[in-house]
Amino acid sequence: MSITNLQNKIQNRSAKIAQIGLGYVGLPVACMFAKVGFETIGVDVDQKRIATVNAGENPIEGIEPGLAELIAEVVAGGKLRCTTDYSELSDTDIIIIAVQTPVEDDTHQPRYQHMQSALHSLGLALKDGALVVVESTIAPGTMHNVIIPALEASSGKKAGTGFYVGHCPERVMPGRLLHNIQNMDRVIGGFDPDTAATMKILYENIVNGTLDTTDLLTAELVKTTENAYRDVQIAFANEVARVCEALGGDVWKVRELVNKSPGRNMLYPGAGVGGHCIPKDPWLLISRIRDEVVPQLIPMARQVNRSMPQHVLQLTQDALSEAGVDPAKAIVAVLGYAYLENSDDTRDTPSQFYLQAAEPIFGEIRVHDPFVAPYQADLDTILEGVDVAVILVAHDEYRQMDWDAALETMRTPALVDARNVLKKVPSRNAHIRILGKGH
Ligand code: SAJ
Repeated sequence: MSITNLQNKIQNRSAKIAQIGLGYVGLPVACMFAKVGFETIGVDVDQKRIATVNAGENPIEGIEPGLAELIAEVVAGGKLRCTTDYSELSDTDIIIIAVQTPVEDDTHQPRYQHMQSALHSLGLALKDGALVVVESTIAPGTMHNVIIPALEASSGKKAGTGFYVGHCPERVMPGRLLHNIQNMDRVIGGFDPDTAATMKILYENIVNGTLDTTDLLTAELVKTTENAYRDVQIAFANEVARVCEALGGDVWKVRELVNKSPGRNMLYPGAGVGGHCIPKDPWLLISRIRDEVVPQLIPMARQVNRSMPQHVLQLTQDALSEAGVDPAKAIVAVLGYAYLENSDDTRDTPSQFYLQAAEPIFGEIRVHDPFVAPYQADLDTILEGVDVAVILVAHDEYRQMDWDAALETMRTPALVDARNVLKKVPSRNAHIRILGKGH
């Protein structure tokens, strides 16, 4: 099929779309194309997920406004159906791939097993002249060095003639999946300008934001850079927090006044950096660099952010020591297990690193989180009789807590606030440590 024919099929919405990967990125995209009238097939390896969606139900955790209703609508309307069988893709004109792209814990090198498997299965069914769009976040150079060779090998077709290929990196945020897809600007990387133009025609169906067309490498660089940028920004805030602690300053006040200076936008220090994007994407950005340049700032920012859970543990030990409590006998309440405030998402949560380091040190550790299933016990009960409460996540419940009263119920009145949750420092003589604030 010529690219003009493909463009026409997109414009009259007769093009058939497949969405490979039905997670928090892929499922909303599939639903939105189905919503505007494209016959859409969802593909995933997870049988349970397939069955859930085919039943018109939402498998995505957390609060996602509008998603459950949209799934029910497009499934009932017959516009979205899901399968594990790739052979059903032999008649699809557009295939969007949104499978996970993790990095190895030790080497930080990307693991593309999920992607390779999807590409192989897709290639075997790939229709002549189909458009393949990768939405997963990938290391710069991956389209040309991994994705296209894999598709050419398994399909026997050549990119640019036998099939078309592009990269449109996702920009989703948990809790705002549909809103983000509809309203955020997107980068459209095409194998060639005609492909980029075709992708733009496609995405205009569901994206109201600006669609910036470019080449494959630029699209890969933009996505990984925007998250590496955020990681460096957070690391800067964390380092200034440590400086303020050492000098007796208050980083929260310093940040507020610094940001009154034009062109400054200092982010927040905290107990660490979690989630599915920020801890991973900086490593993707630099993963294919060999000897040409030795990145320093990006790895160092990762190191600073990864050290914050340990620093909060040190603050905990300082508070207990000041209170004269033997850590080995201390009962510690760890407040917050999600990676983000008011979310149930625990991917790569900094709290796991705090707990791993704290486990061998304290007598008893109680974990609380209002959003995360195993930890939703009553907060007052959790706090009764503990020697220190450690706030790792800025959940609203902790912001709204009456900490003066809570400290009264504790065996030792000690509190560590790693997210500047406290509206005011508790009045009674308690043993308080606030991240970024000298005491
Ligand atoms: N964090 C800080 N200080 C900050 C901001 C975040 O310590 O000032 C921590 C959070 O506690 C969390 C982690 O960093 O553990 C990540 O937080 P995040 O606000 O960056 O949220 P994410 O992980 O959902 O990031 C996503 C990203 N979106 C995409 O990749 C499409 C990121 O690019 C967005 O900037 C971010 O959402 C956003 O702005 O909400």
